[in-house]
Amino acid sequence: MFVTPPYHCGVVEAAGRWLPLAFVSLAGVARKAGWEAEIYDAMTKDHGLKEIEVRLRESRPDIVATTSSTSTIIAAMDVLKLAKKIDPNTLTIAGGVHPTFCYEELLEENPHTIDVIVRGEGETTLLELLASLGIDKPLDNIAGLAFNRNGAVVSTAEREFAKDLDSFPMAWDLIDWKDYRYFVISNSRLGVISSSRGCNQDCTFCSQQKFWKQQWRGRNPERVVEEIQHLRDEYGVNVVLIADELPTKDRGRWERILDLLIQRDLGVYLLMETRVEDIVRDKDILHKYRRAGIVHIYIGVEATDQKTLDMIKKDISVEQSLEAIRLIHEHNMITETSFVLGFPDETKTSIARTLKLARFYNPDFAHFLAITPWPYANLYEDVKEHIEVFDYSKYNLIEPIIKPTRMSLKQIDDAIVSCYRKFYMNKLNEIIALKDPFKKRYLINSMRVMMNSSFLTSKMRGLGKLPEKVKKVLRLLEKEGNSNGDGATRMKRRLASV
Ligand code: B12
Repeated sequence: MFVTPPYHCGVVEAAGRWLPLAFVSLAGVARKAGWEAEIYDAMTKDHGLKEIEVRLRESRPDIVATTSSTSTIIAAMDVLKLAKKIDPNTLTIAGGVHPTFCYEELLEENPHTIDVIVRGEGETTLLELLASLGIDKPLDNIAGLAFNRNGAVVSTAEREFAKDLDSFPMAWDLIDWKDYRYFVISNSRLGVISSSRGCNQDCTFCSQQKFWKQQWRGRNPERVVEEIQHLRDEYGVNVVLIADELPTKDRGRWERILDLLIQRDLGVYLLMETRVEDIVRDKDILHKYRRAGIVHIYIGVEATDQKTLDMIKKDISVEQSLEAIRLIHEHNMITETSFVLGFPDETKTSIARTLKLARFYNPDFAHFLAITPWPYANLYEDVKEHIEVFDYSKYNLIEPIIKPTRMSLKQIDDAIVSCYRKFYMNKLNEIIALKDPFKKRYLINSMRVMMNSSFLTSKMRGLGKLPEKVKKVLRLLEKEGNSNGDGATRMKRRLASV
C-alpha cells in the first residue's frame, strides 16, 4: 500500500486536489513484480492518523510505502510508525527527495520505523527490491537503497536513471478519480502527468536539479499526448498539470507535443511550469501553447534585482522575466510567479522594492515565499548561520526559517502577508476590466480559492479586515460574471462603494 503523508499547509491544496503521480508508476511497477498494489492518498482525503489506522487495519498490507519532501517528512514517519504499531512484520519503505538526501539521519533516528529507503528515481529500484523479497537475495546488490544493518547505516551503489521514461506501466486504474478536482475550473477532473524529468540548472535554493543530477530526460511526444487522451477518454480528465520541472527544455520535442495536442483537439486545459528564457525563446510559437490547451504558466521569477538573481544562480535577467510575463499575457494565458523573501540581507526597504517590482511585472498571480534552505540544497551552506527554525514541518515556503540580520522572523512573516494583501488589492480593478471571458472567470474563481486558502485566511485575520472586504468584492464580481455583461464602468462604481 502506497500512502501519502497526511500533511497540509494550506497553500497549493487550496486550488485543487492533486493526485500522487509517483505512486502511479511505482504501483505499476509493484504489480509488474507480482504484487497487488493499492494507492491510498490520505492527504487528499484529508485523513489523519485515526482514519489511516482504520484503513491499514482493514487492508492489512504486507508492505507500506510512503513518499516525502522535507515539509512532509514528520507526517511520513508517523504513517510508517503506525504501520509498525499495527503489525511489526510490515515492511516499511520510504522514498522521495528528503529520504534520498537525508537517509542517514532518518535511518539513525528511526531505526524501528523505516526498513528501507529508496534513494533517487524509484521505479527500477523498487522493482528489484520487490522481486528480491522472499528469495533472500541480499539487498546490498540492489542499487539505490539505504537501510540499517547491525546498528549501522548501509547505502548501496547509486542507481542509474531509467533510459526510457515511456516504459513504466502506469497504474492509472488505482487512482480514486472522484477525489481530484481543480477548483478554479468548474466541473473539472484533474490529472497530473510527467512529460520529462530533471533540470540542468544550478539554482542554489532548489533541490530538484540535485535530485536529478542536473540531467534532463524527455518522453516521446506521441506517448505524452496519448496519455493525456487516455486520461480524458478513460477517466473524464479535463484539466492536466504537467508536473515537469522543465517541459520546454527541448524546443523540437515540445513543439511536437503542442502540434499533436492541436491536431487532436482534446479539449483539455493544461497547467504547467517553465523557465522565462524558454518563453522568450518560444515567442514565435507561443500562439500554439494556447491553442494546445495551455492556460496557466508558472515561471520562477524569484527575485527582482539582478544581484539576488546572480547570488542564487538563477541564470536569468530581470528583463527576460518582464518580457516572458508580457508575452504570456499577450497570448491570453495566465501567469503565476514567485518572489522569494527573507534572505539574510533582507530589509523592509528591500521587501518594499520587491513588492513594487512585482506590481510592475504584474503577473496574474504572485507568490511571496519565505526562502527555505532544504538541508541538502546548495543554498544551505550559505545561510546556515541564519537558520532559526529546525522543525521540518515548517519547511513549506510560507513559514520563515532564516532570520535576516536586520529583521525578525515575525517581521518577515508579516511582510509576506502584507505583500500578498497589497498585490491582490491592486488586482481587482484589473480583473473587472478584462475582456477575455475565460480569463476573467478563471481569475475570479482563483481569487475566491485564494481567499479560502487556510494559509492566507489564518494569517490575514490578524492583519486587518481584508478578507471580508475582498469577499464582498468577489461576490460582486461573480454576480457580474453570471449576468452576461454588466459593464465594467457600472461594476467599478459598485466596487468603489465597498
Ligand atoms: C505535484 C506537486 C505537488 C502536489 C503533490 C501531489 C502528490 N500527492 O504527490 C501538491 C500540489 C499537493 C504539492 C504540495 C506541496 N509541494 Co509540491 N510538488 C509537486 C511537483 C510539481 C511534482 C511532483 C511529482 O509528481 N513529480 C513527478 C514524480 C514522478 O517524481 P517524484 O515525486 O520525485 O517521485 C520519484 C522519486 O522521488 C521516487 N519516489 C518518490 N516517492 C517515492 C516513494 C517510494 C516508496 C519510492 C520507492 C520512490 C519514491 O520515485 C519517483 C519516481 O521515480 C514537485 C516538483 C517536481 N517537478 O517534481 C513539487 C515539490 C515536490 N513540492 C514542493 C513543495 C515545497 C510543496 C509544498 C510544501 C508547497 C506548499 N507550500 O504548499 C506542498 C507540500 C504539501 C504536501 N502535502 O505535499 C517542493 C519540495 C521541495 C523539497 N525539497 O522539500 C517541490 C520539489 C517543488 C520545488 N521545486 O521545490 N506538490
